Amino acid sequence: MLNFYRHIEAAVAENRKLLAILIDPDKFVEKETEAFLKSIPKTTSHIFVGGSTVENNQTEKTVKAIKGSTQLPVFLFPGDHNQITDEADAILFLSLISGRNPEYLIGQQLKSVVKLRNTSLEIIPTGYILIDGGKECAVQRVSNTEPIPQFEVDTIVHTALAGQYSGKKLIYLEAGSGARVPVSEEIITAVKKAIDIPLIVGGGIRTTQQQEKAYEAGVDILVMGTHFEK
Ligand code: 1GP
Repeated sequence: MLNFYRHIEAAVAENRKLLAILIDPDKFVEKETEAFLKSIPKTTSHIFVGGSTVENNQTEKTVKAIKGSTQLPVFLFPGDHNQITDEADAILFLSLISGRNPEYLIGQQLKSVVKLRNTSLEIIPTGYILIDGGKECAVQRVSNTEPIPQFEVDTIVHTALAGQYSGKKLIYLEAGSGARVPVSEEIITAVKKAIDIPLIVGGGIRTTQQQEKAYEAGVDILVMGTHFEK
């Protein structure tokens, strides 16, 4: 049963925009959990936890601290299989479908199976598409894959559709953490128009104006990380 996913679908059906705040466990200080939760917008609907490289056990500690202080659903957004912990509610089971590195298309997924086959985590298949955010980002470095240039709108739309046709339940357009240029409204609108599954967008969103524009363009779940880091 995909309960957390159903909630997302219901929100999309009612045109309720969702906001996920992303925590990088390596930069999170557990004793500041309460202060952190107070600092994020009241409209936050999800907490995502993950990073491109995270020290072992740090994800679990972070998720436990967050779960102990909020009712918000906590989704894993793992950079690799070591970041999987049953303490969260759900996992974005990512495939980096913009890249051609088998390790991030199926390798890490295979390594996750031992942990996931008996998990209580809700597993949400997610097509992850890396788009050029104007500077080299951690995903690009770690996965050794090139982002799709923003002007290649058709390629991005086709990649999203290939994800949907492969059974992904979500499409995530990623400009990279701390991107100089967020995913353009043109891309968001074109992808949203083409796909029938919910659309997540993140990377480089800092201002309310950028948030509003992204929502207007068609984002269902907006992800913000760096802006709320200390
Ligand atoms: C990164 O999409 C997320 O994976 C969020 O990016 O840190 O730039 O908000 P920012």
